[in-house]
Order: sequence, then structure tokens, then C-alpha cells
Amino acid sequence: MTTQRRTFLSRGATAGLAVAAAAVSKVAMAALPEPVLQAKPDTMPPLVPRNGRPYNPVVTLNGWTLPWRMNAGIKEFHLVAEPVVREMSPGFKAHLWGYNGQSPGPTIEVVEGDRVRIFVTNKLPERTSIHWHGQRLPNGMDGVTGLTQPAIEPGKTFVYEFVARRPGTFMYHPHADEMVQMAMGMMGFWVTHPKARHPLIDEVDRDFVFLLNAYDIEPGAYTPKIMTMLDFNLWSWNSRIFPGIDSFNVRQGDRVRIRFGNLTMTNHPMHLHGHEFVVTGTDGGPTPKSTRWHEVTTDVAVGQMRQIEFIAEEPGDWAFHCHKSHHTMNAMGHDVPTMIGVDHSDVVGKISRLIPDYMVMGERGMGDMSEMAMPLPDNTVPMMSGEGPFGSVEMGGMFSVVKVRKGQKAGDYSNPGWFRHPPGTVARELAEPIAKVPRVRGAGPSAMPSQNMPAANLEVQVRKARGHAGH
Ligand SMILES: [Cu+2]
Repeated sequence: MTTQRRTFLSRGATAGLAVAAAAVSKVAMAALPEPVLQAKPDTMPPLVPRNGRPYNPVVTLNGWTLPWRMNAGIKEFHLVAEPVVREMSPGFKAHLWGYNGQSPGPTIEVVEGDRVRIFVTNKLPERTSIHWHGQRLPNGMDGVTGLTQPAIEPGKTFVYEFVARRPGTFMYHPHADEMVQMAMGMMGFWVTHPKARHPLIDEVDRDFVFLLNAYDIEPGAYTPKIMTMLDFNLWSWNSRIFPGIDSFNVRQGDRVRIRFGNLTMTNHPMHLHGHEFVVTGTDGGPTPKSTRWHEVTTDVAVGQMRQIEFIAEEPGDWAFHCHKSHHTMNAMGHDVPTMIGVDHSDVVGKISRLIPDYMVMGERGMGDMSEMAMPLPDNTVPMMSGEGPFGSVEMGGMFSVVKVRKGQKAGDYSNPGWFRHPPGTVARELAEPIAKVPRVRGAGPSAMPSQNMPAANLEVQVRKARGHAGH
């Protein structure tokens, strides 16, 4: 017991964890493992197991793994559901609900066959429960409020206990006032490692995990709008948005696994540049080898999990992102009129004097906006930003970079900086002017002729009135 406590404390000290030891009485100490808290948004180094069966730990993107205590052969964890402040990106903090100081909560890592006991203390203003998504367990441990257990009322602690029966990629989330509690950020990752060599689970050099989540927070506000059903404005990985999402730093030649689960209300086609991957598992377990084919994009539907694997053969800074283009943007107003081709620069200045946060789309698209550095309300991030070695990356939301480097040492997860391209391998501007290409006018010779030929050079001059009439 004492040794275990010391382990917790020293681990806390080295990993930058704050241990809340204050109000814990001796009696409570005996019954409950101390809750370990984490407030820093950094990607913490993998938590190497100090007891129990050995395994190769995962790395939680901008997150951490929850330490446990061994009690008569049972792995004991303590989750505390509570309000938290999450820095979603530098300069932007959100008031969320989570576990043990953070949203998402800490990752839980166990080994196939482990008997697991999880204490769940509710420090929220309303009742909650935890559902262990994807697990085989006794029905009464499934965490569905009203159906399989009474709700955990504020101030109460419940105990869940089951054997982690199958290895794989799982998550946990409340099954009580679900729409509100998930919109507020309550969720966490769960990995059950195989107890021995498994024919369908390869050993990997790097194993990253994160959850896809979404929030609706108005620019300048701190708290998500919990009644939003589909129209979220912040698309995040582990409650972080680009440029606040850490990069995946790997060594050239590493076998890399990335696991993700989708707890948003829409699907996300996850796309990796420069490499092909295979989907090696879902929340249903490892996929049979005959079902695996190479892809560069895989869709993860609502409530699903995917694990992808690839050999990081190509050195460089490779984008990894959701392929829905509005999911790689941060908060914006959507009722912005399209202004491509319209010079409105003189008008903007006049309107801005009347309406300080007036914003219109750029006349050449929206790329300009990332460099405009327009004044923003406090506590928000630009819609598209991120400074790369060649200028603005013009991205936000669900976007990060897989950094593949020859010199990245095994076990080193630190950021190696920007890629140094070998000479002659970067797209460049053509020095000499290009000859004028004659443009083809009209339909091609094999096009079907139009019945009524339009008058030549017809230009549409109609201006649509905006307003209530006609809706
Ligand atoms: Cu998406």
C-alpha cells in the first residue's frame, strides 16, 4: 500500500501529475485508490507498467494514461467525473466536463485477462454513469443508467468490476443525460493489450490513441452549447484543435499504429498523406487479415473505432486530417456571403467601425483570412491558422502532422522540428513566364448541340435580395 502510494507520488512528480492527497482519510485510503489528476495539455510519455503483465504502452495524443494500484491481484483505477478547464489551443480555453482534471479523461490500459475494478466518483452537478463501450462484461457493469444500474448521484462513488476479456481498442463515456455530457467532453480511451502473441495483433514501434469530439462554442465564449445536435463549430481530437494538436513523431521505418474513436455526431474520413495504411482493428476487435486492404482514407462513423497501421517509410512532415474540409477549420459564422471576385475592401473598413467583429469572406477565397490577422474576440482562435516553414498552413480543427525522421530515437516522442527537404525536392515557382495558351471557346465538337443557343457573352446581372420574403 505504502509502496504503491510512493510509486504514485514519484510517478506524479516525474510525469508532471498533481496528486490530490489532501482530503483523503485513512479509511478512504484503504478503500479507494487516490485519484490522480492531470491538467497539462501536453502529450505525456507512455506509462510503462510497473506491475502486472508487461505490455507495450500507448501514447495518448495531448493526454495521458491513468495510473492504477494493484490490490490482491486486481487492477484498481479511480475516475473522478468533474468540471474541467481544457486549453483547446493556445489562447483558447473551454469550460468542459471530463475526468481527473481533463477532457477527455485519462486512457485506461489493461491486459487481456486482467480483473479490473474502477471507482467512479461523481463531482458533477448532475447524475452520471460510465458505459464501457465495446467490452464483454456482466450486464450489470454495462453502465446504462436506469437499465442496468441506478444513476451515480452527485457526490456518490460507484464501483465497476469485470475481467477485460478480449484485447482491442475501446472507449468509455456516460450513459446518463448523454447528449449533454458528451457535448461537454465526457469520454475517454481504453486499450486492452493482448496477454501473449496474437495472430492478428502485430507488435508495433509506436501506438497512438485519440478520440474525435466536437463542440459548439461561440467565439469569445467558454462553455459549449449543449443543445446543438449537428451544427458544431469546433472539430477536435482529444478536445484539442489545430494548431493545438501535437504532431505524431516517429522514426523512419517504424511500424506505427494509430487508434481513434468517433464520439461526434457525424462521420470523419481520416486521411493520411504519403503512406498507405491498413485497418487492423475496430471496437469489435482485430480484423481478419483477409479483410485488410491498403487505403489512404478510412471513414469512422459515429460511435465507431478504427485502428490503422503503416510502416513510416517516407521521411517528411505528412499531413494527417479529416477529409471534410469544414472539419479542418475552427469556429466561424456560416452565414458569411461568398465574396469571391468582389472587391469590398473599402466597405469593410466602414462597416468595421460600426460593427467591431464584422467579418466577410475574402474576395479571392478564404485563404487570405488566415493571414489577415483580424482582431478576434478574447478566448478564441483563428478559423484557419498554424504557421509552417513555408507560411500559414490555413488549417484548423481535425488536422495534425505525422513527422517521420531518420534520427528519431526509439521511445523518443519529442518534436523534431520542421522537415529539412533534400535539395531539389520542394515544389517551386517557375522562373520563366509561360506562353499564352489559346482558350477553346464553345462546346467541343462531340458535344450535343444546344436547342436554343444562348446569346454570345451573356452575363448574369441579377442581384438576389436577402431577407425574409421568399423563405
Ligand atoms: Cu471530420
